[in-house]
Amino acid sequence: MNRPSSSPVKKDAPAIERQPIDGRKLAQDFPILKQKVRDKRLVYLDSAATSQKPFTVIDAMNEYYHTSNANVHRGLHMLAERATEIYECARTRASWFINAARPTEIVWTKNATEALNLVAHGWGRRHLKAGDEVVVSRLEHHSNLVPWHLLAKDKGVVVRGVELNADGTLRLEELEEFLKGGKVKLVALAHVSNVLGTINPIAEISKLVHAHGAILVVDGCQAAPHLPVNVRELGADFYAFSAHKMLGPTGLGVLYGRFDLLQQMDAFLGGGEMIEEVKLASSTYKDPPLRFEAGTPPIAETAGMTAALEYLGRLGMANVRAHEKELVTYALEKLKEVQGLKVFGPADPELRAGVVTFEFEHIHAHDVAQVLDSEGIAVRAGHHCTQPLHEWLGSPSTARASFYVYTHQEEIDLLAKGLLKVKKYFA
Ligand code: C6P
Repeated sequence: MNRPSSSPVKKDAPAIERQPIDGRKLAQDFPILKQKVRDKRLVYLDSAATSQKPFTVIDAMNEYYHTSNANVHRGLHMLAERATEIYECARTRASWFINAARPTEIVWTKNATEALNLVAHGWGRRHLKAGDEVVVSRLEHHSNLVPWHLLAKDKGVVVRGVELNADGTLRLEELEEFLKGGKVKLVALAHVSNVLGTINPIAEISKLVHAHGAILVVDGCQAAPHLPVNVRELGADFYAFSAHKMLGPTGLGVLYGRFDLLQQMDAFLGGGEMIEEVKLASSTYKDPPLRFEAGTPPIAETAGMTAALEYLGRLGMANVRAHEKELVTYALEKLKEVQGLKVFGPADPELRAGVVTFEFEHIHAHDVAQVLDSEGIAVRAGHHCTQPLHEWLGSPSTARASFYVYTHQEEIDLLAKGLLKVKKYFA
């Protein structure tokens, strides 16, 4: 019997330290990257929107459906046992990936957006009251703003936003001022900005937040795929991310929560498998994490996630970070050759991840993306779900190139060349 490789769960040997990543070589593992688009070799620079998937992830999901498909935590038959093992082994592996204290601190969700909504709903509605303050920042993705806005409407909670320094870093002194006011109960911040690439100093922030008796929710959507993340060292109380941005499948997200906090949370969705006992007019609920996983969950996706985490584990997250830092350093220099191009975010590559957002003053970002697309280069254009940040940038729309393990320098050269074409075309 061809058993899924994800079962039983085994801890990887530690990745070889400081092993340089060869993006061009790794790209061979990603079938989608072998194709041509518009008669040109595809240059995929939109990994912040979603990453591409290696063969191993696609194969793991395929194999799951070939050999192990069943529902989890329900049946007593062989396939049900196997599916449950795959589902729970992936949870264990995800807990190792971010160094959670135990697998039961990992809640499977649909995506990071749902994970953040789960905190707002399950923790916020239970523990916050009118007049309490929630602090966010100017650089947040809408997924880490709107759930708090909904909570504000519902409970009379006040949402306050930390502004940015000119280089796109957080004004930490402003956060401290808010905290000193004594009303802040929760701070919700991105670990890495999806537009500026800014890496926020979460370990420093968590100390500040905890010293004032608040909890820290971290949107790790653009960090977990790209940096070594250790939730206990960071001091994150909750940490949310999506599988699809880290080589894994769509339809699966992760909410890490400190177990004591998860225990104090109300269920978000009600239904099958999250219950302890149901009577006609009332019900009681399971302990976390199952309390938050109502209904049939994404199962094949957890098989894919295990393969994605194995792939990243083999590379070593410190090596992934080093690779992207090299790429972003190169890109910041290379794009200086494109006169008239304004690049946003911190100038110091130490402070930023592999995301480069830019604009030409008189050319709409959609036009930039379209000309690049005609060259086979995929970038994202728009407000990137960060309208408050774009208000601050003074532009409703920008273009963004984002990198990952399979990106290599030659693709950044092609981007620069493409941008020169854009300029020429609209001159
Ligand atoms: N950013 C981008 O192109 P979901 O859609 O739930 O997987 O991720 C939401 C999300 C939350 N926080 C941050 C910092 C993000 O970047 C994202 C997703 C994509 O930038 C799609 S809008």
